[in-house]
Amino acid sequence: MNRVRELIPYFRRYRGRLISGLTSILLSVALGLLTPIVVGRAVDTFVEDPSRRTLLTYAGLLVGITLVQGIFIFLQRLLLVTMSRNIEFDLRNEYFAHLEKLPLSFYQRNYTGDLMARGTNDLQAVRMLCGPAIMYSANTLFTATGALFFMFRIHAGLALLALFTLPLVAVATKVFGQRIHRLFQKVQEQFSAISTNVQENLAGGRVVRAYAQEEAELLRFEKLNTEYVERNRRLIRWTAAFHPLLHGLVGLGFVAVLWYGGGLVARGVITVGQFVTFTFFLSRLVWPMIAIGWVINLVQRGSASLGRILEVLDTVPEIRDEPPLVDGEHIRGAITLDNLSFAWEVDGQPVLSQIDLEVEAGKTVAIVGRTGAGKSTLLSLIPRLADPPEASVFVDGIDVRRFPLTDLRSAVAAVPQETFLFSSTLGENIALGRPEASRSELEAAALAAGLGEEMEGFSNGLDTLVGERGITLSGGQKQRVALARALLKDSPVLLLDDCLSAVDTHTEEQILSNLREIFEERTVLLVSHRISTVKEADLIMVLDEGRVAERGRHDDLVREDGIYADLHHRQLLEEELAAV
Ligand code: DGT
Ligand code: MG
Repeated sequence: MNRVRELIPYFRRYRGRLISGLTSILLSVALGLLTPIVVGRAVDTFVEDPSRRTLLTYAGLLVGITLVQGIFIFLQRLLLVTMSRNIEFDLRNEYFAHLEKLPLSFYQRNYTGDLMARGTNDLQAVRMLCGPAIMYSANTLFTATGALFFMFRIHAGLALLALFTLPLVAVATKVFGQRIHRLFQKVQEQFSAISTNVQENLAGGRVVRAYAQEEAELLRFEKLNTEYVERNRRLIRWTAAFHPLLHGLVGLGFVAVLWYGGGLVARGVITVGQFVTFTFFLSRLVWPMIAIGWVINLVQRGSASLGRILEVLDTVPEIRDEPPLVDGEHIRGAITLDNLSFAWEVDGQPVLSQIDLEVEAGKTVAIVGRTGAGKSTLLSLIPRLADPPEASVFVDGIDVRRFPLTDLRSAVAAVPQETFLFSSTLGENIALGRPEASRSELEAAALAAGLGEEMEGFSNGLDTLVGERGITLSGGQKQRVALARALLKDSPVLLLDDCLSAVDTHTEEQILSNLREIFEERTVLLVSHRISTVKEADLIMVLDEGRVAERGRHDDLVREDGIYADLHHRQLLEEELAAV
């Protein structure tokens, strides 16, 4: 609740709008309060002088007041709603920018659906707090103060009598408000459940169909949806009862006013006009009473949502620039691992233990090892996707933690084991790391990655759209797009994590022989399960359970008769069998 204060800096930027918006509200309310007084005067004057002229004068006055009031109502909405949209815009940008900064580990702890909900639903609730909530509470406050002031001026006793139902109204607002708030939360929770279900079903559409689970999924969805409607019904029953109840309570006040006020008029204590004015003011109070409950609701929801957004914004990115930094603009690409040990979780099982490695700039080192040996983990430490311990990973002899993150990551082009393509064109996907690249550079990179046939075959070549996550491409095509993306980036360090595993051996060999020249100019770390891929490397390192089990060139390792030699023999055998 008190975190609402943290919104103040956002309002400060739009101070001018806020002040003129509130002024517009004050003026429109003031003009609105003038109407009952004018009507009252009109009645009194008309009783004494029932001429056409009086009628026209007062009618004209009322129309004038209403017109000017209309202008201010227009202005208040324009100013305050725009302000709330601007604050929403700022918050949304900040939220997204922050999400971009948060490391891998954050996304392993949080769900996509939840983070999306915070950036949409919750943000919407905060906007309601910044705009409508302010607008309606100011309106309510000004109207109630003004109306009560005039009512007491007309006749204090009558005003007190009119308000005798007020405590009842307060109780009703509290009881109904709490109930409605709780029911609304339940509706929102159910909505989240539906969204999550839809999102998963869309993303996992292939699996659902492959296992013929459409019926089951439909049933499940129908159940969720039915529950959603049911919860909404409960909410509607309470909100529907709330408004007539308030009107009824205020109506009781009217009855009392009519009875006692009629007597006052008969005895000449107040005029007919004053009586009319009084009842007008009383009816003006109904709306603020309804609005109070509503505003309380908006504030509660808005502050809860703000808390959820701030929770993400407060998460400090664990991986960030930590001065003192050294300039990393001219990284050559020598890589050193010095007694590197690493665990994914604090006090967790080490995934890498005491690894030493020296790679001169321009050399190619291959890493092989059983699944789960720690190969991908090792590669992720170099561009600091996960943070290595101090003084264990060096580039050009400098601890990677001393480089500005952007410099370090510009110097490293990585093809991760799992490719991810965006739902744009082939070309845009390849150009991710260098959007300014020319057409011919794009084509060269695509060719080098073995996409020549695809460029010819696809109707729009590089401008062909790939579906969400590249769903319209085959596994091997996706991998080659990811490879082209890394090649185009033209960085001194190239990390290839099993990046052609979905391509057949023959094609892979062709692609690799194309890349030989490119490899000579860069430092390459190459992970693969295939001996044919790694045998040309300057050095082959065999990882086993996070430790270096063997290292050397292909011929040496084959002679050593260890894990590598075993793998080599098995793959040779497979090839022979396949050839038969
Ligand atoms: P692969 O790709 O199947 O041939 O296996 P590697 O050698 O690439 O294995 P790697 O480095 O992905 O995994 C080594 C261990 O680390 C394994 O027990 C799973 C664990 N691990 C990998 N990535 C993460 C991660 O992002 N978070 C956590 N907590 N553990 C991870
Ligand atoms: Mg891996």
